[in-house]
Amino acid sequence: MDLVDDIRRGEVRAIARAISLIEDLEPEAELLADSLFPHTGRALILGVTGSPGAGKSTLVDRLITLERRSGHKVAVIAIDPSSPFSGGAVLGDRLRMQEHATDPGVFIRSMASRGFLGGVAAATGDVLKVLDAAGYDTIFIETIGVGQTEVKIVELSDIVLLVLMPGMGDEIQAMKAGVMEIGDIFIINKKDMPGADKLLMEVEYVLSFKNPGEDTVTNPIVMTSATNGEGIGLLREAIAAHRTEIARSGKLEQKRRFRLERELMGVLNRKIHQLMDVHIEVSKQLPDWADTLYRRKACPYALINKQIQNFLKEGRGDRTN
Ligand SMILES: Nc1nc2c(ncn2[C@@H]2O[C@H](COP(=O)(O)OP(=O)(O)OP(=O)(O)O)[C@@H](O)[C@H]2O)c(=O)[nH]1
Ligand SMILES: [Mg+2]
Repeated sequence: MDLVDDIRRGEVRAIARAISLIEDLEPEAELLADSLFPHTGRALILGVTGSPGAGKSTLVDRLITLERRSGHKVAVIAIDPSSPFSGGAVLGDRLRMQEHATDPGVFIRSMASRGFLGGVAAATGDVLKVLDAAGYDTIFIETIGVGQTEVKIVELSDIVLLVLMPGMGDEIQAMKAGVMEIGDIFIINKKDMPGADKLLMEVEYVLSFKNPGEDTVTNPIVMTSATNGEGIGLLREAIAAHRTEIARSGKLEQKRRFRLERELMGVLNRKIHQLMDVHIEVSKQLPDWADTLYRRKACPYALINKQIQNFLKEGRGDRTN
């Protein structure tokens, strides 16, 4: 595939085209993803999540500057939640990374989440393959930590940066909701604002209860002020140190193996779904099935079990005949 060679040479137009194929669920996207797969596994994937407006994009923008100074190529995928939070904001506005837009060593792309949770993770996973194979050293995935999407995205990341900010009153909510569980590195951004020290104490307190004894990897907390660049150098060092630590302890490998398991499970689920849909025309029959249930002429489990049995019987019949 020429496209694969072009991607591996880092040609931006080929990369953009590949991502479009994946997003539009074009049939050739599968073969493309598989052709790229052997050339992946090199990039460091950093998930960046946290409440709306916490400063995720500003932080990523600052980190890009440092990465570029070290000669690294950087890519950013911003998952657009199409939620009320994005409120029609212009992408460039939300991303705050305009100054890198003309740098050929930086690739920035937003992806709509379209409300399909598994779908976002699958598409994002394949987009990551494109960027990884294209030679980007660091790939950021920015998501807003308000729902299920970011949890899926977290599964795609090597290291998750959870961005918190003082004074919103929601940080405690976030901890209660278990969002704290998904962070590897905790960033208290907007340290120039009142309440940052209090938030630091709260985060330290909550983390002191995290997986006692079981998880030996430490969770750094870094205070930053993204708008004026304070703490960004420390943050970068914390990320590098954490990467070294999880690589040494085997946790990175474990995460990546687990990610592959999840990916296989996701593909299997979608394939089975598609297969069933083709053979039994599930979507088409749903209203009729619902009608029999509504009239109490059938029961849900029995109905589905019967359909599956028929499907399996027919499948077997095809092969033996
Ligand atoms: N005072 C202060 N403001 C900041 C800091 N970091 C970011 N901001 C401001 O906070 C606002 C939101 O910043 P973004 O970087 O867009 O935050 P985000 O988390 O990416 O926002 P969404 O993607 O919309 O969820 C902007 O007005 C920033 O200028 C900081 O350290 N201190
Ligand atoms: Mg943002």
